Amino acid sequence: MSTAGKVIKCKAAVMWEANKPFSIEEVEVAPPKAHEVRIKMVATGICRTDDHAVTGAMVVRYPIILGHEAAGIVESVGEGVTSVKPGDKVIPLFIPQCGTCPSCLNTRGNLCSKNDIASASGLMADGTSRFTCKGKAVHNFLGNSTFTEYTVVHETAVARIDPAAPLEKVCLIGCGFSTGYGAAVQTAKVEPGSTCAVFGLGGVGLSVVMGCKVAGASRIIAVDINSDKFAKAKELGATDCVNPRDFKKPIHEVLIEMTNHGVDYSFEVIGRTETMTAALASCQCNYGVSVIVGIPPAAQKITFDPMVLFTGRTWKGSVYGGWKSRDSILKLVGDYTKKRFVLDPLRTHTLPFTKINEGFDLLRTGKSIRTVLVF
Ligand code: CND
Ligand code: ZN
Ligand code: ZN
Repeated sequence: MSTAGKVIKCKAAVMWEANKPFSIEEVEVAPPKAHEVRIKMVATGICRTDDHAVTGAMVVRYPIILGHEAAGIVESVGEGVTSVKPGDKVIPLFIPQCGTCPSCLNTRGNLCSKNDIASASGLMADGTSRFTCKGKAVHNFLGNSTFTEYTVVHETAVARIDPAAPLEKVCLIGCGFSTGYGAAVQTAKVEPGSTCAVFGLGGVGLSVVMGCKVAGASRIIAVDINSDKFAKAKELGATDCVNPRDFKKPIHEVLIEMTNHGVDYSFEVIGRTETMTAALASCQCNYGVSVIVGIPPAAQKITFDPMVLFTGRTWKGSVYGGWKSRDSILKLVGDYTKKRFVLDPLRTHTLPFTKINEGFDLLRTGKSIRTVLVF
């Protein structure tokens, strides 16, 4: 029997307040309104950003359904939706692409102004939620929410993909892989023969390493305080691995010594202010480029000597790897099916969705790269 137009009762992982375990609850998911799409989730990865929303490092409104790196199948569509139809395999997008805002219209932009990162409303465009639990409205996360059997997103925040694509793999294109890989090839535009330093070797950082390699970097220095991450970094292209805890001097001095003058490109893929400034100081003083990929922790500020930028360095940020989300998904999934890059090394664990708390423990204890939850 078709569920279109009806409220669906299903399981979701609800976060009622900060720093608590996820609670698997029965929720009601309302039908999609005009220009919205209801998706049946098939697989979702766990990204550190979800954990930042749990700890309060990223400001969100509770109760909330987190998750933003997934793949699923369209269950039904609201009035006026033309880009996808029921049965289509899709990836929901945490950065929409409306096509009409300044960032969407500019060839260099990708952070559509309809994004919900800074505003953190947790609501659909009409100011309401499609989720309820125990009679209470539950917020969405970045217009996305994938830790649920069904979700509703705006049609500008969903992309149809090749029906042959394996969803439990390509879900990582929804965030981790594309964010890291794009930071290197798209935001920094790493040049052949250059030297790169990647701070933080989680799913996103390792994808930066892959991007630097594809771009032809001759030296890729992987930096992490967890040396267990080094084997995989080497497998994916790192030429050197450095643990800042093995040195008495600051890590930027170590990197400047290793490269004589600093790296051409550095990437902060952790989400800490001190590693953001360390990454900046690690790049060559005149033409070095440093990219912030890690989510800036809420309410923290950076103070730095402007001489660091005056000499010529470029400091920039990268959200979703600089990709225009809807336009790029089809190409990224296509490149994956053509074996232009790998995703398997990123997925270290696969768990049933209901074991979500176990998945977060693996991330917090540094044991996993990506855990994929399957429904
Ligand atoms: P994950 O936690 O898996 O990896 C971070 C790595 O950093 C771990 O291997 C840590 O051991 C390492 N680390 C922690 N502290 C230090 C330190 N002081 N020095 C060196 N290494 C350290 O995270 P992830 O790969 O899932 O995500 C990385 C960041 O990217 C995180 O902040 C996440 O929120 C952010 C992100 C950004 C975007 C975007 O669009 N820009 C999208 N998704 C995630
Ligand atoms: Zn993410
Ligand atoms: Zn836009």
